[in-house]
Amino acid sequence: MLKRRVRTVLVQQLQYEDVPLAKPTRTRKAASKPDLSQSDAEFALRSLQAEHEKAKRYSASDEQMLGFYEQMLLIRRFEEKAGQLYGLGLIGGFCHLYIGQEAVAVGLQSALAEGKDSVITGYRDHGHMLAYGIDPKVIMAELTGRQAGISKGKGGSMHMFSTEHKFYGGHGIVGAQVPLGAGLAFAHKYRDDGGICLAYFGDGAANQGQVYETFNMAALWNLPIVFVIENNGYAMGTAVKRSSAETEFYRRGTAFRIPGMDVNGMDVLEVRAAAEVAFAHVREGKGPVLMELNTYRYRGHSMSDPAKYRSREEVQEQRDHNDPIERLKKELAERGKNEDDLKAIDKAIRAKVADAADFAENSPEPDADELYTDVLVGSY
Ligand SMILES: Cc1ncc(C[n+]2csc(CCOP(=O)(O)OP(=O)(O)O)c2C)c(N)n1
Repeated sequence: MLKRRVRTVLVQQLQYEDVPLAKPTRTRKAASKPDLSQSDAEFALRSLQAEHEKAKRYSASDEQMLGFYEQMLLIRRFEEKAGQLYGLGLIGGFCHLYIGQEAVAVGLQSALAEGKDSVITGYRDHGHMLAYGIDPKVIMAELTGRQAGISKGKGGSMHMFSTEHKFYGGHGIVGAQVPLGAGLAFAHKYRDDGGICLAYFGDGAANQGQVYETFNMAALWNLPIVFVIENNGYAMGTAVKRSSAETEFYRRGTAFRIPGMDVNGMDVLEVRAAAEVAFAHVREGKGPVLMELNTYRYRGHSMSDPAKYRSREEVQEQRDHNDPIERLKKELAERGKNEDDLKAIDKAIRAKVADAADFAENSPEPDADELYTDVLVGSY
């Protein structure tokens, strides 16, 4: 028993260092002296990270940089406004803000083929919809439970869909989107439509059993799926190190032969560069990829969380030194964008968000009859 434990630790160490490792055999000799000869299969598990390390940041044109900046700022201002409307009682139920995590959705989704690829996520979903260019008005109307909302006001903050954009929610059950994402990927493969699925989930969800059942099936069936763990450091009030035996989440697919990538989710250019590598791999029919996006949420888990499990200083440190929007703003300034232009962009985005809020407030609530629609599918 002890010997087996020693061997397991040895194997783990070898896998995590950059040593190619051959498939273990059961003989004692091999156990005490693992074969270190180069193995293509083992190398493949690390090849995407190696590829990512070669060119960590995407070389964006000025126009693309500005586009990323505007999208991230739109998410930030939208979420700030949603927070205000919640405080005024105009948004009810649960509401999870994406402030701090903007670079993840913007960097990844900018590399997708909209309308061909599919996206699925959890309840912290406003940013993912905005990153897909969905109109802020219909998202805000959904948050406020109005007829004009993207799910006719019946889904609310956590359950928003746009089949037109192949955006499949918005799920309140932690981790549920992971097997559903594998289903979407299966459909891409079955229909041979060339699409891939991007399935987001959190560090907390990453400890669920259904995630690993999905990894197994996705790898076994070579599904076109990118699993994205948005590691924002906390699952509600529980810090990653208190809940997770393995905190390097990108390694969690190794047992299923799913290559992992470790990405700075606070840098939109790094996220985009990593997306290029991961998506190309999946599109080439080489099976699933697991990406860990290291990020941070500035607000509480949801609007009702006073976030007493962490210090103000910790949050301030991230805001001051790691903010994805400030990082890009600085780079835009270095490329010659002047302060006034950037201020004008912010002003225009604030106006757009204010319009969305007005639209939402002035839209009627759904008719009572709507209670009976969209409950069962007619045909499929
Ligand atoms: C199956 C299930 N268990 C528990 C909950 C309650 N719950 C809601 S969010 C959450 C934490 C999830 O954290 P994480 O996956 O890290 O995502 P994050 O909120 O950080 O984006 C929990 C336990 C739930 N909604 N569903």
